[in-house]
Formats: sequence, C-alpha cells, structure tokens
Amino acid sequence: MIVHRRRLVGVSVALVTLVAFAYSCAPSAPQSRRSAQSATSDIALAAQKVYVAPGDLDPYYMFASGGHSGNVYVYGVPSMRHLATIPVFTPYPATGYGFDDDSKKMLGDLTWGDVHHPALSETKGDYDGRWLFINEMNGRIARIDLRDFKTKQILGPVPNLHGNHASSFVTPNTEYAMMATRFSRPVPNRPVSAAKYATDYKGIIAGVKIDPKSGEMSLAWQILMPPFDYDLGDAGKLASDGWMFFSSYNTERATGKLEVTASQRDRDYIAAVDWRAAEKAIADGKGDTIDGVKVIDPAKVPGIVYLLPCGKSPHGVDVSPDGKYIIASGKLQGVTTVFNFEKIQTAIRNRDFLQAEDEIPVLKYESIKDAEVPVGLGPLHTQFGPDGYAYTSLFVDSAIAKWKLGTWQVVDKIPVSYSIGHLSAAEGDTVSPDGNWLVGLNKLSHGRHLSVGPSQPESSQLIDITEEKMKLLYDAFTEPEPHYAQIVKADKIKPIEVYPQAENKHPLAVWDVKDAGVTRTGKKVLVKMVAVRSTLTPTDFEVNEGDEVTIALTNIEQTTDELHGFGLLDYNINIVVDPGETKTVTFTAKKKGVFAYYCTNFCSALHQEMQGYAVVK
Ligand code: K7E
Ligand code: CUA
Repeated sequence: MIVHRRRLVGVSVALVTLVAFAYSCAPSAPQSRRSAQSATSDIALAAQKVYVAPGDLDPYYMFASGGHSGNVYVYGVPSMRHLATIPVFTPYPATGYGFDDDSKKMLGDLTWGDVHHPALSETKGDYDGRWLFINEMNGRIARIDLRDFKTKQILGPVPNLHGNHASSFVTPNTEYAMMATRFSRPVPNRPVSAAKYATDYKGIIAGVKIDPKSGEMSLAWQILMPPFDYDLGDAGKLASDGWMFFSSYNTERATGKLEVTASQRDRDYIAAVDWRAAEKAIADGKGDTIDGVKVIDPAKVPGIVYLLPCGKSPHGVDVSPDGKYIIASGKLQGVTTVFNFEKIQTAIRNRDFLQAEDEIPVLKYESIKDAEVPVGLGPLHTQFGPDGYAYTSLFVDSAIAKWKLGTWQVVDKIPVSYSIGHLSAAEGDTVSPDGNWLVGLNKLSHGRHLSVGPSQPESSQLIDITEEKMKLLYDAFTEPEPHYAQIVKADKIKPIEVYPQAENKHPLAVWDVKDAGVTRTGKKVLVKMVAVRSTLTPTDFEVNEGDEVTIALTNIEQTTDELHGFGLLDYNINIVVDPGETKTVTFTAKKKGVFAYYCTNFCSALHQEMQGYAVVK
C-alpha cells in the first residue's frame, strides 16, 4: 500500500514538474505561468525566512516540554533545529544524568516524570535568562540553570498536593513558582473511599518561594481548596501583579466517568488567588500545619481566593501583557471569555457575590466579563503579540484564531495539522511580547512525515506572525508529548562553555594526573581519576569483591566541547564530565573478574585509546 502510494506521489510530482516546465516554456499561457511562478516564489520566500545558514545562529531559543519523557527539549527558532535535550526527571545516558551520585540522589525513587509547563525566570515581567522552572505530575518542580543548561534542584514530591499539572508559572519578579492539585485526594493523605470524594477530598494550591540570588526553591505555603481538578494557571502582571489565576474543572465534585459526570454544570471556575494576601496570612501565623506544611483554609481566612465562573471544563487561562485581561473558556465552546481585572476587583470590593463554594466567594459572570470572542471551536490556550493581538489555539477546529484585544474582533484564522494544544509566541508570556514567530504545538502529525511506525512524532508548526495574515512556514517534529514551550531572545541567555577551574570546589577534584590514584578505608575504596586527552588516569585499579567503590572523575580540560565519559562495562555505570567538572559514582563491586572502562565521548584522534581496567578480586 505504502509503496503504491509513494509511487503515485512520485508520479504526480513528476507530472506537476512536467506541467510547470511545459507552462514556463509556453508563451501562450501567461495566466498559469504567473500562478506557478508566484507559488514557487512563495515557497522560496518561506524557505528564506526559516533558513539559518550553516554556522549562523537562530535569534531565539525555544524551551519545550518533553511531556512524559521527563525531558526539556531546546530548539532554535526559526530554524526549528533541535539543539539539546535537558534531562530533568528521567535518567539520560547521553549526558550521564541519573547515573552519577548527585543526579541519582536528586531523582530519588522516581525515574519518570510527566513535565508540562516550562517557565523562564522573570524580572519586571520580562524573561531574564537565569533559570527555567518545570513542573511534573508527581508533585514536583525542578530548576534548570541556564548558565550551564543543567538541572540543579528538584523540589518534591510535596505533601498534600497531588497531580501537579497547574504549574510551574512564575510571578513577574520570580518571587514564586506555583503548584496545584489536579487529582484531589484526602488532605492529609489517608485511605478514604472515593464515594466520599465530594466531602472528604481536597485540592491544594501551593506557592513555591524562589530565592532571588540562588534560585533555590522552598515550599512556602498551601491553600486548601474544594475538590476540583485544577488545570492551568498564569500569573497576573502589571495591572494584576500579585494575583494568580488557575482554571479548574469538575466543580461538580464528581467521580466515575468524568467525561459525563464532570460535564453537568454549565460553568466551572477560574480561581483567582491574591498571593500577597496568602503570604501575609502565613506571616501572621494564620496557617494550620498539615503534614509539615503551612496550609491556609479560605473558610477561616477570607480574602485570599475568589472563584470566577467560566465556560464548562476550561483548560488554559492566560493573562494579557498589560495584565488587564484574563482569558479563559470552556474547551467545547465556540467562544473564549475575556475577564476584566478591574471589574473583578470592583466586584470583590462591592461583595457582588453569587454564592460560595466551601465559603470561597463566587463572583457573577456578567459583572466581570468584558467580552465573549467568537474564536472558533475548542479554545485551549492564548498567546499574545506586541500590538494587542491575541492568538488562541482551537483543538476541535484544529486551527489558530488571531483576534484583537479591545475590539474583540477575530481578524484571521489558520488551519494547523493536527489538533493543536498549546501554542507559543516569541517572548509570549512577558509584559512585552516580540511577535515575529508563533509555534503551534500539535498533538497529532499523521501523514506529514516519513512513516516511522505506529508511534509517530508530534508536529510543531512554525507560523510567521509579522503580517496581518498568519503564514505557516515550516513543520518540525518533536517526541511525545509537547505540552507548553517558551520562546526567548537568544541574547538573553549567556551560557558558559567550560566550568572554570577556579570555580570547581568539589572536595574530590584532582587537577593533576600525579594526584590521581586509589585509597582504601576498610571496605571503602576511593578512586580519584583524571580525564584529559587521551587517558583516564589511573589506567587500571584493583578492588576486592564486596568493596564499596567511589570513582571521582575530574575532567581537567578547559577547552570548549572537550567532554569525556566513563563507561564501566557490565556494571551499568556511565557518567560524563564536561570540561572542568567533577562527578562521583559509587557502586558495590558485586561481580568478580576484569571489567573495562573507557571514554564514551569522542574527544580526540586517540579517543579510542582512552581506556582502562577495573580488576575485582
Ligand atoms: Cu497539554 Cu498545558 Cu498539560 Cu494544554 S496541557 S494542551
Ligand atoms: Cu575522552 Cu573520548
């Protein structure tokens, strides 16, 4: 079948070429020649726009969620070339992540994570290029340092909160990253029958404090919420700075087949959280300690959370660059709702409440909405340009709608292939978006690439948004599962290329091959090893069966791109050291015999000679 189809395609391409050639040679067909020419020049123009010549650099980085791969993928935009994979919640042999002692300890018992929303650190609402935060479903959040593109901290799994999907959105000065429960459960966690879901299960919204100097994360507070599914979030900025918005579904508090049971009500909610008020309540000692965490119960501490009625089963919630509008809608609706922050504040002041959910006031939809924009079916997420334009992804329509803030007019629509989830615009979550590029992160790709069997890649489509009409320029492909991505100006990121020797404070580092060697303390053996072109020193060592062996490997190179690896065969040991880096790996010598170790990174003409033997007696 496939061969047949491919042959057909081949024939039709040949035909088109022939026909085009015939027309270009025939002076009697000016009309067709013009359209053939303009089609060719359109393609040439598109190619030119995305073409980054060999050796040239992209003007933007894109940091994309790798979903349940547990990784973050780094792309250049507009070339859409994959530049790096940053392992976060999953071992990654290519960089030795999850094999050395420190990263293994950071991962703990979980060697899998489902990442969703990368969040670049911000200063005054603009990306500052320091850190990238990323959430994952097992109640964790990680910090990647953009100085070396490495995962430096994993916080969690945090208590009380479960299924951390609505995360890791940062506030405009990176005061906080956020976390929230998708799967409500008893707080504190204990075995309670699902039949008691509506009354005994709870949701949690959590503030993760970020140290402004080091980026170190710590769990600051939690808010006890009704048992809804908290889904996405976005931080207020400028006009709405100090607030955080979370979408939620299953406000029916149902269990069972949620596609039915959680679709009964016409409206679900956006939870609006005054995080400065939460911070103050904790400082005033108003939280209860549950499982070691300070938890605020809004029933006892009013003025912290309000609920905004929204179209049923909303997904994304997005704040406009000026902070004045909050955009969210039901994911089966044909419109998206624009809430007005000023109206929300007025309604709160006037206590213009409809009802309450567990004593959390519910505002009136009509009092706080500015518009319902007819974007099309299945609105999920909205991104922004520099000129008041908004771009909303439409899952059901498989399209992107462009519309104007203030006039609420839909001005353009472009089909995407297929079933778009998130979308990402250049500097799109900042107070000053760039425009230029928009990437549609689609859930399906069928038929748009060479077949690779049933497990197909997902398509990421690059769209030019410099002109009034959006233009699809390029298809790129990613591994499952693309959720969110952020695109940042390349010149904001200033990575190092070697770890300077002066900065290496590792207690087991050795910088001279003379200091390399083996020391024994009882049954513990320490091998201080030096890696430099093209020898791993010592070139052999002996231990006894049952010894606990620690290899401390220092790469003493100070030259860009001179990485060395250490692979010990049959022992499942594989670490990689960047120039100037020291790593340790500890294992028990369980198997007797001779085992080779060697450099895994091709580093020099004599890379193949970079090898040695561990003798286990
Ligand atoms: Cu895939 Cu943000 Cu997890 Cu939307 S999420 S599509
Ligand atoms: Cu060192 Cu190859």
